[in-house]
Amino acid sequence: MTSTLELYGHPFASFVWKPLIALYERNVPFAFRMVDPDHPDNRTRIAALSPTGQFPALVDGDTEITQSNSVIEYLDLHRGNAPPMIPADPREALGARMMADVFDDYVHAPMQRIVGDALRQPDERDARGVADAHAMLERSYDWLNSRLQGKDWAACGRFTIADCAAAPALFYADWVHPIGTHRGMLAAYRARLLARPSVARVVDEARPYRPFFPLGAPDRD
Ligand SMILES: N[C@@H](CCC(=O)N[C@@H](CS)C(=O)NCC(=O)O)C(=O)O
Repeated sequence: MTSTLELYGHPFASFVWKPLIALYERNVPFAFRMVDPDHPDNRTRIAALSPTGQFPALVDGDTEITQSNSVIEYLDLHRGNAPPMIPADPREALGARMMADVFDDYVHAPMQRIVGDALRQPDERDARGVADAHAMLERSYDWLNSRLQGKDWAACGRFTIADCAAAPALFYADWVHPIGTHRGMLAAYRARLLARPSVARVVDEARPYRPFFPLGAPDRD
């Protein structure tokens, strides 16, 4: 008998969107374990599952997986007839992983830094760190805008782990540092991601939590 997959996280948490998108893309059944003050048992569990207590984490019987990209990779083992998020061809897989890293490190991370700073007390804020994060987003947006020329998806000509990484990163990054209409390729790619049913679903599931966004959620997706 196979065990129920359990995903620990919060619907508003950007890194949790990545495996959620993969789960919805591949129609893999799972139980969502909400990590919030109303679920102290789940908080205790995630504290043990993840090195820093951060989410997501996946539990499959005795197997415990942390780190969003590893969770997505693990999910490829389920629903064998659905297209994997990591392409089977090693060269394609490398390209998809590389672009996932680009979105994680150069879009998601600076976005998190800006949001994290806004959650601090005024006397604990790091103006230089925030300025550096905005500068990193500028450079990354330009690079991505040129890289995405003539492409529907970030790698391999189809939806992969790279797009799972891109969706939350670009969704929230555009809120803190607008992509702008002058970066047409990147803006169109973000819109394409948001039109994808798996991504639209995570955006909708997170909608009730928008009042918690420390910089004020804009009145748009
Ligand atoms: N490298 C991790 C990053 C995880 C991460 O930053 N998670 C955030 C949510 S988006 C978190 O748990 N924040 C709550 C906290 O730090 O207490 C991954 O890829 O899963």
